[in-house]
Formats: sequence, C-alpha cells, structure tokens
Amino acid sequence: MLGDKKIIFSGVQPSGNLTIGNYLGAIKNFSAFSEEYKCFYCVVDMHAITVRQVAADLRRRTYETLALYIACGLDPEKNTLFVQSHVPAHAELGWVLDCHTMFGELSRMTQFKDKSAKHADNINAGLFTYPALMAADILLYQTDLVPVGIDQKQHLELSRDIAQRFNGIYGDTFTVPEPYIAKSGMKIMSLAEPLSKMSKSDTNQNAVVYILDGKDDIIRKFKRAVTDSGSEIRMSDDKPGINNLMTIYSCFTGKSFDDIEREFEGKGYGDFKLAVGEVCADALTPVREKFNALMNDKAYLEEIMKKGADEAAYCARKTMSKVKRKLGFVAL
Ligand code: ATP
Ligand code: LTN
Repeated sequence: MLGDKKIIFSGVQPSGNLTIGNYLGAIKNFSAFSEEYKCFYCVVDMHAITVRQVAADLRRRTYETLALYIACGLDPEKNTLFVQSHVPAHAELGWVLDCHTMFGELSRMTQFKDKSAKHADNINAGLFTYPALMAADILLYQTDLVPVGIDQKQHLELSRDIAQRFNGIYGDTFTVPEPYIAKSGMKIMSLAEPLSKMSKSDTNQNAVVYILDGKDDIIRKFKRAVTDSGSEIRMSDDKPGINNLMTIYSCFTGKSFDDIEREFEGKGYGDFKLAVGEVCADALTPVREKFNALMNDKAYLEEIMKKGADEAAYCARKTMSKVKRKLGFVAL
C-alpha cells in the first residue's frame, strides 16, 4: 500500500517493435488502474540485454516503449513511467534475490528453456536468473497486483515463492504479489502459426501485427492470416486460427463471441478477416498518431523518464533499507 492505494507494477522489454499481443495482453489494460491504484510501469531495458542487442536500437526502443505507454493512454501525471536502468536498486535487489532463488527453480522456467533453444550461442547467466530480476522489479515497490499476459504466470508464481521464502527467513519484508491476467487477450497467437504466441522477436513479419503498423499493412497481414478448414466463424478447439481472430476482434470491439458468431453468420473467412483488420487498424490509428508526435519531442520524454526515475527511486529506497537491515548489511 502507498497511502490508501494498492500498488501495481508491470514491465515491457524494449527488445523489439511492440505487437498487438503486448497491447491486448498487457498495455491496453494498464490505464484502467490509474485512478484506483498507485501504478509503476517500467521499460525493462536490463531484462532486454539477456539477449544480445545493438546499442543504438536498444536506446531508440527505450524511448519508443515509453512513448507507446503514453500513446496507449497512460497519463504520466497519474502513473509512474520509468526506465529500469535509471533505478539502480533493481540490480541491487536482483542480486539479493539471486541468492534466495534455487538453481532448480530457475531451471524449470519455460521462458528460459524456450529462449536458450532460440539463442543457443548465448545462454548467459542473466538469461538464467532473469526471473529473479523480475521478482526484484516487483518486490521493490511492495506491489499488490501485476498485470501481464499468461506467458508470465510462471514467473509471477516464482516471484511469490521468493517473497514468501524471504519473509519466512527474515520476517515480514515484502508484499506477496498477485498476477492480474485479463480473461480475453491474455495470449494472442501468431497469425502464421496460431498454435504459437505472437512475439515481438518473431522473424516472420507476416505472423505479427505491430502496434505501429499502418492500415494497409494491418489489413494485408490479417488477409493472409492462416485459418482452418471449414468456413464457419465459430469458437472451436479444432480452429486455432479462427479462435485467435475472434479473440482479437472481441478485444478491439468489446463484443462477445456469441455476438460475433451472429454478426458473421453466413459470411466467409475473407469477410471476417477484413473486418478484423479494419477494427484493429481503426483502434491503432490514434495510438500511432500520438506516438509520432511524442517521438518528435525527445526532451519531453526525457523529462518523464527523469520524473519517473525520481519517484520510483524514492519508493525503492525504502524497501532496500529494510532489506539491508534484515540481511545484516552494515548501514553507514
Ligand atoms: P519477446 O518476444 O522479446 O520475448 P514479448 O513479445 O514476449 O517479447 P515482453 O516484453 O516480454 O514481450 O512482454 C510484455 C508484456 O506483453 C508481458 O506482460 C507479456 O505477458 C505480454 N505479452 C507478450 N506477448 C503476448 C501475447 N502474444 N499475447 C498476450 N500478451 C502478451
Ligand atoms: N518478464 C516480462 C517483462 C518483465 C515484467 C517485470 C513484467 C520484466 N519485469 C515485472 C511484469 C513485472 C516479460 O518477459 N514479458
């Protein structure tokens, strides 16, 4: 709690162009919390370097991710928006939590297994201990609730285990966080392979719709989306392609699956794909316009980064002094 408000923390890596998966699974939901909670939204650049990055790209994407937070509706006056590497306490608590996280626990993380298969030439220690740094992000702010896509559920469970373990050894130190996983949009799938997650690091550009894609690209990608045999627009276990498109349509329009089935009764996949492309493009146009304006004002973005880092560092400092005292570190 901060004052009488519960605390929210979430993060997005500046590791690529953000997708409609990041948007529907995470960022779009963030602004709903601004009034009722004290919210920290972080650009987690330290997590991004667990995979090799080109410095100039990482720098640009850090500005872009912050600009997208704002373009997607996060008011910097009502939310603390900041960059992870600007608050050194993340690295500091990260180390402490490394020493309270078990090798076996980290070995079981599916994201680690996936990413080490994908980057077999760079299975570095940071990739392995990534979830302990993520736990540090969350626990540093005494976070109550963490809005994420379902792919992060396992990491959240580990954060809870680490918090409980630490509290058990040293006495009450951290709030034990709960995940907040939106019912729809928690896992948007690839348009090319609807059994795998849409991911910003996918090399197949047609599989992924980016938040900043123009209308023509969006419509073209949806038109090419892989669909299933049959022709009915209906949710069904054996229709992963249509399920995914229905989910996307539902997220952008707020319509239920029953409504969508009724709306497209008697129509074919072609009509439906075009409709999904159109609602998606229409919803993202204002986001893109706002984003472009913000990217032309770097000084403003830097001002937000600075203000965010100060606010975050203030809260982080309180937790860090408590942690150091409990551990037996000598205070000067
Ligand atoms: P990468 O491909 O680099 O691993 P990513 O696309 O998975 O990245 P992250 O920065 O790791 O993106 O995730 C940011 C947020 O977006 C997280 O809360 C994550 O759960 C959510 N998210 C990512 N992809 C999807 C998706 N396809 N559907 C729903 N939510 C998603
Ligand atoms: N691991 C997350 C990004 C992330 C995060 C966090 C999300 C890093 N720290 C803290 C929520 C809270 C990812 O890969 N999507």
